[in-house]
Amino acid sequence: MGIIKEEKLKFLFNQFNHTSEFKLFEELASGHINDTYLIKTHEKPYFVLQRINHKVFKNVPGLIHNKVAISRHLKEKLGHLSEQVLRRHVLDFINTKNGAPYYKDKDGNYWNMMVYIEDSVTFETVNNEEVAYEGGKLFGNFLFLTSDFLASKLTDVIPKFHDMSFRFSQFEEALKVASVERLNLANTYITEVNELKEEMHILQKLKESGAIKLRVTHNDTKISNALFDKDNKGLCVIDTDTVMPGIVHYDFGDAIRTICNTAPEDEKKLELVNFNICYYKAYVKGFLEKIESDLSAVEIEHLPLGAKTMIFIMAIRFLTDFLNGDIYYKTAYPEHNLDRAKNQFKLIESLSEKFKEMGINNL
Ligand code: GN1
Ligand code: MG
Repeated sequence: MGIIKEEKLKFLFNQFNHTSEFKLFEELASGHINDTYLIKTHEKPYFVLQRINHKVFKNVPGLIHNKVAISRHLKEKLGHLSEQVLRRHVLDFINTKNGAPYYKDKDGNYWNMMVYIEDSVTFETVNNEEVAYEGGKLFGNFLFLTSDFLASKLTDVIPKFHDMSFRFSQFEEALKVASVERLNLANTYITEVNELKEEMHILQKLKESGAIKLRVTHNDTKISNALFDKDNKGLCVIDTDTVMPGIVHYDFGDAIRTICNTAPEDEKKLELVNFNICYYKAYVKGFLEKIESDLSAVEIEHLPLGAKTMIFIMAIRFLTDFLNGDIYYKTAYPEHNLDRAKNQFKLIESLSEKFKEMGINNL
């Protein structure tokens, strides 16, 4: 099996335009959707080869087009940096030997490849304030640098991705098809979802009324989608698959969801799941340093609600997938999605106790 996989990855790697020699591969298993491999070559640089899940992403060519266009834009904006420094801050995608930005294999799978950024680290959970602060700067700067990118040029790779009404309608459909066993296991959380329904639609309403503007957003700003150097300084925002028009609260909130959780998103021991307000404050500081000049009073006022809303949207999505029998996210065991949902609800509970302290003027 291992040998077959290695041969396959070697073949795929060699479809791309480079002069490197494949040595070995390692799976990078932190994502829930795509399959990602680090390809080690005899000489550096190494590469990251990725299969984009086309069941989840219906328009893979559109997705790759978005990623490449965003990288190009970032490179132009950071054109004052040396080539060497730039390569550590912006993803560099490699075309195939035929000049295409992705390779489609005989089974219909789509592959894309980028240069691996050397001496970089990622965090699943945060252990010090500096990483929270640097994460804030990194994601804030991503929004700042893409603020003049025409959002209408982006393909909507997953329409309604962070649309609350859409996620509620998926949840309600799942309730109809779920097994009695799963409904029973999820019972308490189904009640919680319904109790929060109104509050969790506030941001969507402000977006729809035009009170909060649409901008280019990353939409998956969990902290493991940020690269850091060995001194905890932010390097590069990765996983730009879901770059689409959105509101600032999506990116602010999803980062807080992961940075301020004292445990990983699937930690089962809920007493370990707490909201770290110090990391919140550090993140806000870094984030606003980069993007405050571009934000309206309404946007700033609603940042804390953005955090609560993004934790909730992941909770409802994990719960929905559990009720559906685990058809969307990769899972390692039968109750994995339920554990993820429980974890996010515990985080909401802990955040709610500190909600007043989270107001930007109180910091
Ligand atoms: C998925 O696979 P990954 O880690 O890039 C999901 C995100 C969730 C995240 C939860 C396309 O992202 O929305 O926040 O899991 N991506 C998609 O960890 O659904
Ligand atoms: Mg992602």
